[in-house]
Amino acid sequence: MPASIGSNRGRSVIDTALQKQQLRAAKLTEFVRAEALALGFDLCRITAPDSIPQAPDRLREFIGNGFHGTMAWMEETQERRANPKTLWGDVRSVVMFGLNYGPDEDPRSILDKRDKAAISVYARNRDYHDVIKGRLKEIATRFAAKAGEDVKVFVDTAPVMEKPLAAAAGLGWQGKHTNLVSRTHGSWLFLGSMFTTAQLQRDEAEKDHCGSCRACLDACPTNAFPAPYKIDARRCISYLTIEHKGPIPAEFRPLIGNRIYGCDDCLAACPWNKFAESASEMKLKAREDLREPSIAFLLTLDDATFRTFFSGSPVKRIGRNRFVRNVLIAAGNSGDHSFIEQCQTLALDASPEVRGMAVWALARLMDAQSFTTYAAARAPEDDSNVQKEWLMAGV
Ligand code: B12
Ligand code: SF4
Repeated sequence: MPASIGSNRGRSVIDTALQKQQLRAAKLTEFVRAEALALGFDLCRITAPDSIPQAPDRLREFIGNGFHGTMAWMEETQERRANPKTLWGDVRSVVMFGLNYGPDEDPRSILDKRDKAAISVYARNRDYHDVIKGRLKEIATRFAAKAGEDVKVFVDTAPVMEKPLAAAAGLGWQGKHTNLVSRTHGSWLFLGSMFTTAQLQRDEAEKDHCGSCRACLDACPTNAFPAPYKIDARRCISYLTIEHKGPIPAEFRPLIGNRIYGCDDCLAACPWNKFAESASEMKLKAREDLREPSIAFLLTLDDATFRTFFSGSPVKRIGRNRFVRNVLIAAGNSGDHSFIEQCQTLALDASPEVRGMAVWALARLMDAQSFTTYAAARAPEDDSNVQKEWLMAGV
C-alpha cells in the first residue's frame, strides 16, 4: 500500500477524533451555560487556564508595593493565585460566572443622612459567598456527572484571580477601579468560577470600554487609586472597615463619613451601570433593615445582639468590636450631639478597639470645655492604643 494512502487514512482517523472532541466540548459548553442560567447566574463564559499571562507580574507589583496591607494571605498564596495551573495542574478549562447585584436605588443617597449608617450593597443581604457557592456546587455536581470529569468551584476566598480570568473569558473588562465592568450589568457583578479537567469551547476576551472616563477614580473619597487600573488597598474604605484590625489610621476617619461596612462609591460612579437593571427573580434583594440602619441602634449592639442581627450576613465576619469601632467613626463624623451619651458608655467598653474609637468620636462631638472636664474624670487606661487616642485628642 502506498504511503500516501496510509497517511491519508491516518489523517482522517485523527480528523474524526478531533471532530468528536469538538462536538463533545460544544455539548458540554452548552450544558454548563444552560445550567448557569437556570440557577440564576446572569453570565457564564469560558477561558483557558493560561489566559492571564500578565497576572503574575501585576500581582507581584501590587504586593511589592505593599498595596495589600495586612492581608498577608495574598502574599502567602501569591504563586497559586497568579496562575490557575499552579493551583491545580490538571485544569483544562476555567468557567467564569457573573451574578448581578445591582441596587434598586443609588447607594450614595444615604451618605448625606448623618444619623444613618451605610452598609455597602453587597452586604445588605445574605452572604454572597454562601449563595454563589451553593449554586456553583449544584452546577459542579451535575456537570461532573454528565462529563465524567473532575471539577472544583471557587468564590472570592480561594487563591484565584477572578477579575482577570473573568475579563479573559469576556464577562467584561477590568475597569479603572480594577473591578470587572460589563456592558450588560455595569460594575455590579459578583464573580465565581468552576475549574474543570474537561475541554470546553473558549470565549473571546472583552475589550476595555472605559475610554477617557475617570468617574470612578474621581469618586474615591480616600484617593485609593495611585493610577488608573491600580488600587492601594490600604487606602480603600472597604479594606479599612472590613479587613483592617485595630485602630483605623486617623487620616482616613473623617473621609470615611458614615460608611461602616465596605464602600460603593467607585462602583456607583460607573456610567455602565445604566445597563445593570435585571429582571431576574433570583437577584439578591436588600434586607429592609440593612438599607438605612440608624447609628443610634447600631451603637447599642453587644456581642449577642450583633450576632443575632447579622445572622447569615457577611457583616458578622468582622465581629462586634470591629463593627462598633466603625459605627463610632460614623457617629464621630455625624456632628450629632445626641450620640455623646452612647459614646461615653462605649468609652468604658471591654474592647480597646471600641474604647479608642469612642474617645475619638467624643473629641469631635463634645465642645472643648466639656471634653476637657470629661477627660479629667476618665477611668485609668492601660491599653497603649487607647492611651494614644487620648493623647491625639489633646489630653
Ligand atoms: C483582595 C480583594 C479586595 C481588597 C483589594 C481590592 C482589589 N482591587 O484587589 C479590598 C478589601 C480593598 C476589596 C474591596 C472590594 N471588593 Co474585593 N476582592 C478581593 C479579592 C479577594 C482578591 C482580588 C485580588 O486578587 N487583588 C490583587 C490585585 C493585584 O489584583 P487585581 O485587582 O485583579 O489587579 C489587577 C489590576 O491592577 C490589573 N492591572 C494592573 N495594571 C493594569 C493596566 C491595565 C491597562 C489593565 C487593564 C489592568 C491592569 O492587574 C492586576 C492583576 O490582574 C477578590 C476575589 C478574588 N479571589 O479575586 C475580591 C473581589 C475583587 N472583590 C469584589 C468586590 C465586590 C469588592 C468591593 C466592591 C466590596 C465593597 N463594596 O466594599 C470593593 C471594591 C474596591 C475596589 N475598587 O477594588 C468582587 C469584585 C467583582 C467585580 N465585578 O469585579 C470580587 C471579585 C469578589 C467576588 N467574587 O465577586 N477587595
Ligand atoms: S471602594 Fe470606595 S474607598 Fe475603595 S477604591 Fe472604591 S471609592 Fe475608593
